[in-house]
Amino acid sequence: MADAKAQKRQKFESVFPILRDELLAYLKQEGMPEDAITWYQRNLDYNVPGGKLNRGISVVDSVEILKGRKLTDDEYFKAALLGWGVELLQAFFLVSDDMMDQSVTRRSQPCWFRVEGVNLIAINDSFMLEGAIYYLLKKHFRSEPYYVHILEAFHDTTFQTEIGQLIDLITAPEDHVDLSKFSLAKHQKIVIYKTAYYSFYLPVALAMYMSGIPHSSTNDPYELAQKILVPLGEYFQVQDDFLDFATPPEVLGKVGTDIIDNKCSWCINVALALATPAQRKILDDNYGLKDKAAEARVKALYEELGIRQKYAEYEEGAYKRIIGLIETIPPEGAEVGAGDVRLRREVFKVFLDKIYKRQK
Ligand code: GPP
Ligand code: MG
Ligand code: MG
Ligand code: MG
Repeated sequence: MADAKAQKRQKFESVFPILRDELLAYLKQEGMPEDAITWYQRNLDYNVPGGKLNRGISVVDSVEILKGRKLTDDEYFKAALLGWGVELLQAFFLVSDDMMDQSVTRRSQPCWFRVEGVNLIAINDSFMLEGAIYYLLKKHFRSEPYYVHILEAFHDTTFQTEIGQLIDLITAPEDHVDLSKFSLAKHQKIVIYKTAYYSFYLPVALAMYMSGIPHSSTNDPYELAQKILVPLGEYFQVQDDFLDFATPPEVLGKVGTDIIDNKCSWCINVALALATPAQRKILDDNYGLKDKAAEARVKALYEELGIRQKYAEYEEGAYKRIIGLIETIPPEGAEVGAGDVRLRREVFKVFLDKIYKRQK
């Protein structure tokens, strides 16, 4: 089982160097200087392939499930390319998010902007990770009937993520801590926009387009998919917030910065709801300070308030709720006819199982 998973990952990873070399060949063909080509290669190698690859591999998994058979070599390459498109988008977001959050490590290595000699060039590097997506899509998908749909899917979810990032950032001003501005409703808005659309809806929507699932004016399958994937993404970002507090950096691969950064995280919102006036004062006095001792006091209070137990309860509830949503899709065997490509429960179950009880 574990072996099959490792093999699947390896096969997906083996596509990356091909795409990277196509991007580098483009710079060469344009007569770019050698140091620019080397820089771009280092940017791509450092920031794109080293993560969990859940989003990217989900595109391939979903195309296989929707088509209901093993993919041909050409189909596999195309599905993997779309998957790497999502990973490139993720890399673009993470390189810039780490600058905005002033993070220290990412995927167990220093954040790219902290690497010697990079600094603010990382802003342009993040743009070039985004640019790579559209170069590759144009090169490989331009003649496909669904080309405009996948372009729109990337563009729409990018804009949604940027809107989410905006509310994440302005709800967490560096110089002014006001916990009364936080709420779980605001948190929900932030996480759906900054994470759920690009991490969950996008991979599945891409797979659906590639599999030839049409839009419909009544019961649009893309809307149905979104109704399940947005709550799934919300659950994933609540996990991200919880792990930021609860998981040691050696396991998580990054140092949590949410308390120091004054973030409207799931944890602080739950803590605010549970705190007595005396505990509330500890939060008001210590949250959002660039001070390790203050951060430790907030963490100690989270423990005292039982945030771990609250999270375990949340996770069970979220899991059950999402299973319920998945069951609104007609079960297998209800196909209209042979060769009918339709939405399948398994697409969502596989995605849910990848993140349920994750530790990093
Ligand atoms: C994750 O939030 C959100 C993003 C990666 C979206 C960033 C969007 C941009 C437009 C740059 P996070 O800061 O909690 O992630 P992490 O904990 O991994 O730093
Ligand atoms: Mg952030
Ligand atoms: Mg961050
Ligand atoms: Mg986080």
